[in-house]
Amino acid sequence: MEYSIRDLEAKANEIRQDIVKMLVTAGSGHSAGPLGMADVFTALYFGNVLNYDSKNPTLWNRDRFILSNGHICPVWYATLAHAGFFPHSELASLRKLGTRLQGHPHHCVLPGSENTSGPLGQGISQAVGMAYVGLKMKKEPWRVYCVVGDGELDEGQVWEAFMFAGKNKLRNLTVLVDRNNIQIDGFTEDVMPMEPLGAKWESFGWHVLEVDGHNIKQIIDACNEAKAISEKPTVIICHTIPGKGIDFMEYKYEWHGVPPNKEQAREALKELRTLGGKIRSEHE
Ligand SMILES: Cc1ncc(C[n+]2csc(CCOP(=O)(O)OP(=O)(O)O)c2C)c(N)n1
Ligand SMILES: [Mg+2]
Repeated sequence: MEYSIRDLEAKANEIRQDIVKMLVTAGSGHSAGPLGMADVFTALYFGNVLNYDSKNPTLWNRDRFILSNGHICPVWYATLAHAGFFPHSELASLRKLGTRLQGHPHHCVLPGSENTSGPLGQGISQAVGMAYVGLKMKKEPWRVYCVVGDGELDEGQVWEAFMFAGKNKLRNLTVLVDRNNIQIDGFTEDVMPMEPLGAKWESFGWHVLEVDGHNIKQIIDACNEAKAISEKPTVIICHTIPGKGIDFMEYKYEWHGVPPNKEQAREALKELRTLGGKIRSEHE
């Protein structure tokens, strides 16, 4: 189905509202990262980027989507529900024992997933392995998409995977980095400075793109550009605002791993409803 950019912005706003409702109901979980990535997930699943069939999640030629920073799964779960992978009402079961929507994604029970994640650094290695097997060994038509956090880049393992992908020219791999400048207990540049980030991937033989992670058109265009690159893997550095859309959460690393309480959730939902679909690029 074709959505207009305005429709997609409204969809991202609904996903943000779902994230707030899920977190306050669960009473635990991560707020800042999921809210910051709602536009990227909307672009991937509703902007004709990913090839998937929610009624047949293991379709052989589906694109493989890997969430390496598993802790931001509330945004993925809300997106998967909107895409029809499971009933929307199931979102209320986030983090309850025995449900499909665990605090970190559990592959054995989660439709639309390819791996279990939570331990940072591992998803990107799995994604690179899938891209290698898909392209070099089986010559399959599907692509691999992987979302990683910027704090996650402190894990040495990720650079080994990036190096391997560059060396093997994995053109079927697109990595999207949540460049929100926060991690669990501080700003990324204080904890472990990593700039110049784009130059690092360039030196590893990657095609590097940077987008405003709240500009859905830019995100879709970058993903389409990546599909057309025939010699290299692509990384899209998505500049996002942690807690995006909720004034008292934006830019604050203190919201990395806590949910809103009931009063804060009411305030947050009021703000999101007022915004409607109006989160757009600040450069527009
Ligand atoms: C191997 C490993 N070490 C530590 C953690 C704990 N941890 C969870 S999230 C996080 C911060 C990651 O930063 P980032 O990817 O930027 O996430 P954001 O705060 O932006 O959501 C850490 C250290 C983990 N999940 N896995
Ligand atoms: Mg971060």
